[in-house]
Amino acid sequence: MTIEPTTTQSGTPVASDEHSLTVGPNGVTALHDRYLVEKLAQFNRERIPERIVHAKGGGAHGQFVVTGDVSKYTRAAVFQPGTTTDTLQRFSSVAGEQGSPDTWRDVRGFSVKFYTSEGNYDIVGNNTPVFFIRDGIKFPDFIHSQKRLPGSGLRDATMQWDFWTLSPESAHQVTYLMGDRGLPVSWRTMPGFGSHTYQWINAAGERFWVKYHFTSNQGNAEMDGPEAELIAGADADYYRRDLHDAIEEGNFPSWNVSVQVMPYEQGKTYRFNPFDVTKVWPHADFPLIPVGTHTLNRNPENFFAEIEQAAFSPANMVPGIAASPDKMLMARIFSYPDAQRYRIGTNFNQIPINAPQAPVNNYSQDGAARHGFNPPSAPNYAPNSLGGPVADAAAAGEGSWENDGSLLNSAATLRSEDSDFGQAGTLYREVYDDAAKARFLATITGAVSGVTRPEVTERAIWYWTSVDAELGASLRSNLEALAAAELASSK
Ligand code: HDE
Repeated sequence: MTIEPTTTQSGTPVASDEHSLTVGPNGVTALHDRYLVEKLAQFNRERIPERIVHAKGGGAHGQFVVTGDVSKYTRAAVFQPGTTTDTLQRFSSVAGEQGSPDTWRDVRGFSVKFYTSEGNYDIVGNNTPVFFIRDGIKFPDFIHSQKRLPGSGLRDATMQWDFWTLSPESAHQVTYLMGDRGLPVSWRTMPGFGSHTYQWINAAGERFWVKYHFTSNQGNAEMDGPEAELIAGADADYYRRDLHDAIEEGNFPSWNVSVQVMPYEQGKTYRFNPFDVTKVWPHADFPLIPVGTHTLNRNPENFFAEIEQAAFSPANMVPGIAASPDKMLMARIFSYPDAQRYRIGTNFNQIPINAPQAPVNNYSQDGAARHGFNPPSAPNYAPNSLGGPVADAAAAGEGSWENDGSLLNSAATLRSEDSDFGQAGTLYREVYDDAAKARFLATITGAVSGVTRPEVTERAIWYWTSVDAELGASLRSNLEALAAAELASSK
C-alpha cells in the first residue's frame, strides 16, 4: 500500500501532521504555519446551520417501483406503470436539535426524493396524515412554542399547551402525537403520509386531488413512554442505528405507496374542506389505490454529504403533479428552498445529493460555491436568438384551480362538516382500543401536569373535553388526584 503525503487543501505537501511550526521546540507559534491555520479554520466551519425543524434524522438510498396503474390520474413519468426511480429518504424528529434522542415523543418526518427522468420530485411528509395548524403564517409561532424558552433555553409545557389550546385546529394532530404514533419502535415500522392534498394532472389535462400514503411492509410498531425514556438515555441514536444496521444486514425496509383520489369538481362541494391539512379523507369515500413499492437498500457513504446536505422541498414537483389550494402547502413551497439557500447555500441544487438525474437548462449563473457552468457559447439571457432553452407550458404541465375574491387575511370558508375537534374525537374513540386509550390518558395527564399557569391547564381540560367529554373528565380527575398527592407529600 502506498501512503500518500498529507497535503494542504490546495494540494501541497505539509511538514507535520502533529506539530505546529514554532520558533524553537519551546517557542511561539508562527502565524505563517499555513497548515495549522487552514486546519483550525476549516474545523471551525465544519457545521452548517442545522435545520430549524427536523434537525435530528437519518436516511438511506432506495428505489421506487411502480406496480399499479394510475396513468389515468397523472402523466408524471415517475408514476407510469413499470417505472423504476432512484430515491433518497430521510426520517427525522420535528422539535429536537441534532443531538436529541430519537425516542423523545414527537411527530416523525418522512421525506422522499425521487430522482425522476423529469427532474426531482419530493414528497416531504410525516408519519401522521395531518398537521397542527392550517395556515403557514402560524408556523414560526408553533415551532417557538414547541422548542425552547428564549430566557432559560428550556422546553416548557406551559407554552406548548398555551399555543395548542389557543389553536384548536391542532387537536387532531395532538391526538396522534400523544397517542402511540408519537413513539414508533423504529423508522422502519411507521407509516408515511404526504399529508397535504396535491393535484394530479393526466395526459388529457384532467385534474384530480390526491393524498399519498406509505404503508410499512414491516408493520406498524410502537413503544410505550417508559421504554422510550429508557432508550433515550441509553442510545440517543436508536432509530438511526436501527435503520443503518438493518440495511447493512441486507434487511431492506419497504413501504407500499398508494393514493386516495378525489375528482377535481368534488373538491368544491365535499362536506369538509379537502385542502385542510388538519383533516383526513375517509377511506370509505376515497379508498386507497395502489401505486408502487418504495424500498431502502443502500446506506449513505458519507452522512454529511448525503443526509445533512440533502434538501427536500415540496416545491420540487414534476409535470403531472401540482399544488392545491392548501395554505400550508403554498407557504411551504416558499419556505423550503429559502431555508436551503440559507443552510446550504445558493447553489444547493448543484450539490451531488440534490442534483437531478434529468438535465438542468436555465439562465441562472454564478453565486457562492457554484461549480457547474454553461458552455461559453450558451446565452445567459432569455429570450435569445441563439438556440438557448425555451420555457414550454405544455411540457411543464402545471396545475391550476379557480380563484376569486379580493385580497384579505381570513380563515377559509367553513363547510358543513368543518370542525376542529370532530376527527380528533373519532380517532380517539374509534381507532384507539381500550389499552391505547389508557396510555393516551396517562400521556396527556403527564404532559398537562407540567403546565404552571392554571388558566392554561383549564383550557387544556376544555380542549380534551371538546375532543371527548369523558376523556376531559378523566383528565380533570387525574390532574386533581396528582395535585392532591403532591400537596400531601409536601406536608
Ligand atoms: Fe416542514 N420544514 N414546514 N413540514 N418539514 C422543514 O425545511 C415548514 C410541515 C417536514 O428531511 C424545513 O429544509 C413550514 C408540514 C419534514 O430534510 C423548513 C411549514 C410537514 C422536514 C420547514 C411546515 C412538514 C421539514 C427545515 C408550515 C408534513 C424535514 C429545513 C407551512 C406534511 C425535511 C428545511 C428533511 C423541514 C418549514 C409544515 C414536514 C424550515 C413553513 C405540514 C419531513 O423549511
